[in-house]
Amino acid sequence: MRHVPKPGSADTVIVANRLPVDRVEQPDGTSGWRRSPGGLVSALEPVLRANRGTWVGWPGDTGEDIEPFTVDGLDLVPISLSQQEVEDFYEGFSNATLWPLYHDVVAKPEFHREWWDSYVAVNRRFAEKAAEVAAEGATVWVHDYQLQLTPAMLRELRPDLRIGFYLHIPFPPNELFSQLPWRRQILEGLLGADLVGFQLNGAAQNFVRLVRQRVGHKTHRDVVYLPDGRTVRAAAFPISIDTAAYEDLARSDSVTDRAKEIREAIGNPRTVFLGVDRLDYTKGIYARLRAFGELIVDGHFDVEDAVFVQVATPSREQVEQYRILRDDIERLVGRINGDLGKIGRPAIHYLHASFPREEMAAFFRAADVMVVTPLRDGMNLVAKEYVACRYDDTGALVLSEFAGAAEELRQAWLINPYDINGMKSALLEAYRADGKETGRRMKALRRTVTQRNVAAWADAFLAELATDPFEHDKTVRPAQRS
Ligand code: GDG
Repeated sequence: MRHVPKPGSADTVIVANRLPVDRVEQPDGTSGWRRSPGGLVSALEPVLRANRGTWVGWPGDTGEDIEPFTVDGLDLVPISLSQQEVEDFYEGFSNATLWPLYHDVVAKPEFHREWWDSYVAVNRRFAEKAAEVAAEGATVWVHDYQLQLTPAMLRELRPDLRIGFYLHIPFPPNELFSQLPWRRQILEGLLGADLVGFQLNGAAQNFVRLVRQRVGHKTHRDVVYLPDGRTVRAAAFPISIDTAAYEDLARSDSVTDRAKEIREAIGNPRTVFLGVDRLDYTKGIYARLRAFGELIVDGHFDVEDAVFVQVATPSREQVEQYRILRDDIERLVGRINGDLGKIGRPAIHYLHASFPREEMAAFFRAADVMVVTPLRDGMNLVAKEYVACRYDDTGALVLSEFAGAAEELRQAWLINPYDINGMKSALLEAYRADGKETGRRMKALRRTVTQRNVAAWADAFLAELATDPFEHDKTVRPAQRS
């Protein structure tokens, strides 16, 4: 008989905008589900299995309501969204208001009251569903910017729960956050959690400072004291990847052969530069391709010596800013290849497509210089995946200071993505670096990525969430502070 998760029975509940599955066409024409391969899923899977866990999320389409179901032993509870909600809550408020606002306003955020109304309604639906599936005293872990109101809504319905929230993207300082007409509601929404996790310390500090300034609660270091005696802790938990899984994939014969094939297909140049990003304006793709093109124009290398492979995974194609970005980048690639390429030798190999993980690992193995230049990025897992795949300590990483990953990956060639000349110098240094230099740096990078994998990240967050809040701050208890 088909196993169906029972209401009120889950001891651990993950609440995220997307379910960790994709709909697939089966050979007989019916549709089924396949688990998506992300690191988050593999990190949380053992936790879910050990604790009668359930995942609440949107299946990614706007079909009919779907009953809870199980894939590969994971209990999944779908939330349905109407077409209008996809436009207002998801493409609108989440991706055209919050996303640009939280990423340094690198694109102009749009503020629309009907988008906000939809955000509130959908956040409430997630909270109600989580309240329904969670067992007495369960742990609920809510994820990311699409669901910042859910913690407080859930707490109101189920004060017995232990609630954690994790933000995968940056959390901006007052100067930017305060543009948001609904800034106070967002802060109060997050304060429904017992623990609010961020990628970096700076983000946690931004949050605590904003709570003090905008909501008026007392705070001390990383703890917020609410008038009802409850405390909320804000702390950094830098996310990581399943390092061993990437390394195993990279060592496999099929990936090794495929990496060789890729290099041959592009004419065995001396150096392969690689960019892998969702096609997003935060990722700094435009400036990096310009920098590469200029290095050829300046005569530092030619298309026989060096090529750039840019994988741009399609993303948020219904949002206007993303369409504009795609046109801009494709015009630039056309211009660079038109000006600098030769027959059979384009300067840039541009792929607007998404690939299986094995193919991604083959790209990482084929590349000598990985170029990660976001204008702002919560962490950037691609940088860590590249390092995980370089098991022989070869390859160079050029990394933006504005990626969260730069706080840990100090031995990369760090660059300011707004400084094209600086970026050019770093690309050239990485291109010219000898094996001793790249080996020294890569060894150190690999130590970091091996020690801090995604399982350690999930364990650290959940352990902290299970901790008595006063344990961190024994000297200053709220009673003493009033
Ligand atoms: C958000 C934050 C934070 C990409 N193309 C393909 C593919 N990918 C995979 C990469 C990587 C993931 O997607 C992208 O993760 P990033 O961290 O680089 O960036 P965002 O998507 O913006 O993620 C970010 C992250 O959340 C986690 O907290 O680090 O800062 O913005 O794993 O490999 N995977 C496959 N085919 C592709 O074509 N299979």
